[in-house]
Amino acid sequence: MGKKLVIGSSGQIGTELILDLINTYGINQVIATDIKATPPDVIKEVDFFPLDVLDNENLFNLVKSQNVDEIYLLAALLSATAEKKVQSAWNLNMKGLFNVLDLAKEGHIKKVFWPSSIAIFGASSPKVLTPQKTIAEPSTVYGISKLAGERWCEYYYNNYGVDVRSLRYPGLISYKSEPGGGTTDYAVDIFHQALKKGSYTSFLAEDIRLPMMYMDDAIRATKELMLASKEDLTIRSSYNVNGMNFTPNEIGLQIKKLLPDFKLNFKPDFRNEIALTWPESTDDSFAQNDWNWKPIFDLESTVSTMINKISKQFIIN
Ligand code: AKB
Repeated sequence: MGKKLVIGSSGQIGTELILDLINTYGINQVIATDIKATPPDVIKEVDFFPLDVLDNENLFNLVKSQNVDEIYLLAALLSATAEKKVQSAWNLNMKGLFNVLDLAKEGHIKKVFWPSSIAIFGASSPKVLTPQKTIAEPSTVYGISKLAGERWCEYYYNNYGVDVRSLRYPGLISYKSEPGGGTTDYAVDIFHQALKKGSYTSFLAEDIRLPMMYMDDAIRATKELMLASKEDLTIRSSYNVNGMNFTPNEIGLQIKKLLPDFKLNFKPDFRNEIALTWPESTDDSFAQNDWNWKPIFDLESTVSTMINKISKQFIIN
């Protein structure tokens, strides 16, 4: 069996995926890479190599020298940052994907995981229970790059037999490492500020409803998709996957149940305009039918877990 390589391992998803892959395959079968030279403490046990996914040659050498057979490509610029760095976002999000897909096309690796996002939808898509297949006219660089990436994944599968699998992640909520540069990041920041300062100013308006998912569900969805048998998969672009959905006001009220003095204020910025174009919820019946997807965490269990875990981190630090 070859090794599992995570590209972008120091980010919000990467750190947790590495830990899960270690549990599933063993520490000697997992390799972490990131453009940042030093890995975060949570994943310091695993073999780590600094790597820029745009550097084809180093990527190829690492895959060959380490006997890699699966790549999880998580390096990307997210929606808010991408609007500020348009050209580099497009370059990283697209060229990174091509570099990895081409390794699979040439037979150097067997399987690829690449995350897409609810950001592939736009203002003209149905907002509630957005279908798997529907109008998708994204208006952000990030959304455009993810939609183009989905089309390329399907193309590589259809034309070259590349076994690439993908999920349209909603906003992800986690405590082990913080997200960076997304529109849904408020739903993580809110916990840190609630516990540190007792208040939070949301950059999204109170009634903006977005699809969200607790990280444990996201990692489990990734694992279940990657372990599903090839014949069961009918989507080779990217699967809608549902967790929960809520507004800033609703998560604020849920936090208040546990921290009664918590104060939530609102100061919408450009990220509110992005969020206005995204779905409120998605229809994930393809994921349910093809590989039995079912989320576990709802808003209540997410809020209590986040408060519990982040309070413990404050005590330790
Ligand atoms: C973002 O907000 O950009 C991401 C996403 C929904 O893909 N979290």
